[in-house]
Amino acid sequence: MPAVVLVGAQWGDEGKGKATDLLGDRVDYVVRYQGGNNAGHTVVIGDQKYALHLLPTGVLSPNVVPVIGNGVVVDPGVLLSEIDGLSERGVSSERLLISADAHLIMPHHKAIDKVTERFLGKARIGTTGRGIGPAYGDKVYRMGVRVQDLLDPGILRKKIEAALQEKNQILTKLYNRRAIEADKVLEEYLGYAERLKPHIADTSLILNRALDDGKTVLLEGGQGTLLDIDHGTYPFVTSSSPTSGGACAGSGIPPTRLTRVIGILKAYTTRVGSGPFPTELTDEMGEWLRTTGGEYGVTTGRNRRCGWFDAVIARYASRVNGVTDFFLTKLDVLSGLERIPVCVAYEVDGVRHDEIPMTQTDFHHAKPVYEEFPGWQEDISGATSFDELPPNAQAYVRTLEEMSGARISAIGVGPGRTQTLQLH
Ligand code: 2SA
Ligand code: GDP
Ligand code: MG
Repeated sequence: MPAVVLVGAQWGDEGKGKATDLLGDRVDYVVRYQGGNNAGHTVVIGDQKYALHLLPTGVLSPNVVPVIGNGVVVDPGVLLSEIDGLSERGVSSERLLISADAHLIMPHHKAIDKVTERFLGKARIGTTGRGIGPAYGDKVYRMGVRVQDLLDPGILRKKIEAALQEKNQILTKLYNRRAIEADKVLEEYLGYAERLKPHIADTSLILNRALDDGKTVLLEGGQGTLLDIDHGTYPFVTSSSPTSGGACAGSGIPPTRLTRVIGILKAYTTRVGSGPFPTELTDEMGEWLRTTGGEYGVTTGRNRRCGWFDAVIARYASRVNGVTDFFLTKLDVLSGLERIPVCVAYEVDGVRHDEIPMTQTDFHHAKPVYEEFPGWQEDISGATSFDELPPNAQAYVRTLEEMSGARISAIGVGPGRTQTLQLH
C-alpha cells in the first residue's frame, strides 16, 4: 500500500485519529495535507489519551516520520506547544518535517476569524476561531506568509508589514478592535523560527523519493467530506479540501501514486458548527447519542450535533473520494437500541431525492426518508471478530455496506487500539 489516503466521510470526527494510529505501524510517513489546528484527532493507547490538533497522528508511532504538508496552515505557537506537551509525556517530535510551502496562521487571522463570526451573529459558520479561513483566504489572495519566510527575516518583516497595513484597517475601522503591532509579531515569529528551522523541508520531494524507494505514505485528512470547501455544504464548510483530491494538492504526491482511499464512517452522524444536517436529532435521542458517544469537540469543547446514519451522505463520500474501503467506527455506541433508523433518501417539497440535492436551498429543506433496522442489546466493546457480533449488529453493518458504495474493511467497537474488528 504505497500511498494511502484516509478521509472523513461525513462532517468530521469520525475517528480518523484512531484509524491513522492503527495503520501507523505499517507505514513510513504520515502526512497532514490540509486544515490546521482546527482539527482534533483523538488516539487512545492503553490508558493514555492523546488529542492531536496540528501534529500528524504518526508522531505517536516511533518509526513513522510525521509530515506537515504544503496544504496545511500552521500556527507556529500552537505547534510548538503541542510538541512540548507531547515531549512532557515522553513523545518525541524530532522526526517532524514541515513543508517550506505551508502557510502560517498570523495573529490577525485569529483576530479576524473571531470578530467576523461575532459580527455574523445567527448567520455565523460556527468556526473553531483558530484563524483557518482568513489564513486560507490570504493564501488564495496571494498575500500569505509561508513557513519558508521564517528563514528570511527581511522578507518576513516586509510581509507582516504589508499584511498589517490592510488588516489593521479592517480590525480598527470596521470592527473597532485594537491594531496589531508589526514589530511585536515579527519578534514573536522570529522566536518560533529558531525552533522550527530544523524541521523545515521540501516535503514533496522527500515524499516522492520515499515512494520511489518503496516506502509507504499515509495521507491523513482532517475534518470531513461534507466540510470540503468545494464538495461540502458551502458556506458551512472549512476553508480547505479534506477530500482525497486535496491530498495530492496538499502534499505534492500526484494522483497516479495513490493506491487506496479509506473513508472513515461513523455508525451514526455528527456535525459541529452551523449548516444543514438532515438526520439531526434535537430531542432526547440526540442527547443520548451525544452522551453515549462522548460527542464533544476535541478542540473547542462544543457539543456536537448528533443524528442517525445517512446513507445518502455515505454514498456521496464514496463517490467524490473514490473510497476503496470504509472503516466503520463507533458501532458500540448504538448498543441498547430497540430499532435503528437509517436515512436512505431525502424528500424535498414532496419529491424524493436519492442523492444530495443540487442546490443548497433544497438541501436545507431535505427531510430524511428512514428505514428502520432491529437493534441489539449486548455490549459489543469486547468483541474480537465480526462473527462475535450479535446477528442484528452484523446485519446493520452489512446494510450500511450495501448502501454506502464500498466494502467495510474494519469496524470500531471502542476507542482503544485493540477495539477494532478487521474484515479485510
Ligand atoms: P474552521 O474553524 O474555519 O475550520 O470552521 C469551519 C467549519 O468546520 C468545522 N470544523 C470541524 N468540524 C468537526 N471537527 C473539527 N475539529 C474539532 C473536533 C472541532 C471542535 O475534532 O472536535 O473542537 O469544535 C472541526 N474543525 C473545523 C467547524 O465546526 C465549522 O463548521
Ligand atoms: P477525528 O477528528 O476523526 O480523529 O475524531 P475525534 O477524535 O474528533 O472523535 C472521535 C472520538 O471517538 C474520539 O474520542 C475517539 O477516541 C473515539 N472513537 C474512535 N473510534 C471509536 C469506536 O469505534 N468506538 C468508540 N466508542 N469510540 C471511538
Ligand atoms: Mg475531530
